[in-house]
Amino acid sequence: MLPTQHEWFSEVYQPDGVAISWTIEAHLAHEVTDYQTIDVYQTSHWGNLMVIDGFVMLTTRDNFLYHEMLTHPALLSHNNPKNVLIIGGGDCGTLKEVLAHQAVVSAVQVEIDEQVTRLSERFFPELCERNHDPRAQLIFDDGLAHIQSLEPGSVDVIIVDSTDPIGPAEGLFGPEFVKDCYRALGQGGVLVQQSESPLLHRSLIQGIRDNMQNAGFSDIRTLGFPQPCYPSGWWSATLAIKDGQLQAPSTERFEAAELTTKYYNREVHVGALATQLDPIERS
Ligand code: AG3
Repeated sequence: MLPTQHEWFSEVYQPDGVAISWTIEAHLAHEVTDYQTIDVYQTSHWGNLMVIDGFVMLTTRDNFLYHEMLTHPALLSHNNPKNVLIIGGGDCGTLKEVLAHQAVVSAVQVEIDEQVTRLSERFFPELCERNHDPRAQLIFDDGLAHIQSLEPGSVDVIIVDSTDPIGPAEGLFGPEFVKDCYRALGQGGVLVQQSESPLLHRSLIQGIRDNMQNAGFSDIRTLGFPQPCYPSGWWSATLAIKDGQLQAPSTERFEAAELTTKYYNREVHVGALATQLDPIERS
């Protein structure tokens, strides 16, 4: 039972007049970095909550949905995902899922703000437990510059685990960045970008898809999935492949990957590929 008087943290999504709130037991951290303001709260029922510039990044209890759906469909859409690059993702939840794949030889995470990772190590240690895997490399730098420095064709999968398209992440939603990703990917390479809510950000998703199309990707799919801690509770990942078609893995391929997941499985992947965007009004 909660005491009748308690504090709440709310993420207010003004454009659609909606907010989501958690009861707060303690304010664990408040850091103003060169890039943004990061807060961590202890909630009553959702574990810890990380907030950047007032926007919710993750809670202990439900982050598996987003991290599994950003990672596994992309890696299993590639024939042999050896070299994986994560742009953003400083809390290391995506990195942890990437390293669950035995096929991965190198997983490089490029996060602009080192404090995101340092706070995650303290308050979300379960997400950082594979950070010392010899295949992992943590770089603190600008993802836009990093991608430009890569040899063409040198990466198999790029995962863009960014904040919303305002502030430091804005460029990650632009056409030039997507073209740079295309160049850095080898044949059959896969790009996946966190692409906000199908319900609230339909136009933004269309823009991401247009960027991918214009960069030359041959197949583009937006996969919807539940994510209770983000506005509307319904979120998406947009995937693009260089040469070829995006499809769910065969049963054999899925089983061979030996993933231990809480939400993602082959049937969920098939279902997510059926996400319909056309009937959703653009906003
Ligand atoms: N990435 C942030 C997704 C966008 C959330 N937006 C919002 N709450 N308005 C989360 C990083 C998790 N690794």
